[in-house]
Amino acid sequence: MASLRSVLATGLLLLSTTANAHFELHHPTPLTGDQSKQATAPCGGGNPEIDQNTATDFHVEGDYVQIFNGHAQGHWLIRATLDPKAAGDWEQLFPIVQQTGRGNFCEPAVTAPSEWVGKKGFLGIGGNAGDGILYACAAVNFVSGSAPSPGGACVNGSSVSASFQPDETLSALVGSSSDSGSTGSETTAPAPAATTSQPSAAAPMMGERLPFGGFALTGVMLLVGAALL
Ligand SMILES: *[C@@H]1O[C@H](CO)[C@@H](O)[C@H](O)[C@H]1NC(C)=O
Ligand SMILES: [Cu+2]
Repeated sequence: MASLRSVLATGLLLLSTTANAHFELHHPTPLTGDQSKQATAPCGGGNPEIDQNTATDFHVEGDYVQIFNGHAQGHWLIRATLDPKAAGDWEQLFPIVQQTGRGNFCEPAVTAPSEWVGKKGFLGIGGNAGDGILYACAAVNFVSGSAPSPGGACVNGSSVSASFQPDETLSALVGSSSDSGSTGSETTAPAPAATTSQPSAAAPMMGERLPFGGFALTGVMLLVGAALL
């Protein structure tokens, strides 16, 4: 029967996508570099040299950030800096958000300080999905206005939901004072249409169980495939 072969293929695909990446930044375009070094600050193996990367336009009145999470759960910090080596001065652009459910996650309207228009910088993601802080960055040109609708480029996975959740480890990656008046108040984010409020105590365990869930599912599929023979 052809089914065993396709079941095997599906199982292998599941295993490989589970093992590949903790998370991936899909938009803005991530830095070139060694994407396997995701635990390396500040940019997870990406080369943090502003002149050695192609910058993507990022609209300060709202642009989208598309992430793919390989874990069942994760907290995201979206930050940015004008430092040409991404060495510091990080500002938080969006409240820390907790994604539940593996797959695509997109925030369609992330804003940046309006005085950054015309400058280059880095947009950085700090991720915490239960296995240490992970990083990714994009080189960006801050431009005025808001982005045209990204349409199908900005999507949430069908099983993904999100809610605002504090994460002190991630908060430590941005300027110490959130009330320092010196930088604008425009980082206040729109309230997300949070669909569910998960008990946060259960979330880290979900993250850690995911790989085993993948293996178990693969095992079940193999059994089903064998039974069909
Ligand atoms: C994805 O989910 C988040 C959290 O609920 C929400 O803020 C965002 O608008 C969603 N993205 C899209 C493209 O619908
Ligand atoms: Cu991971």
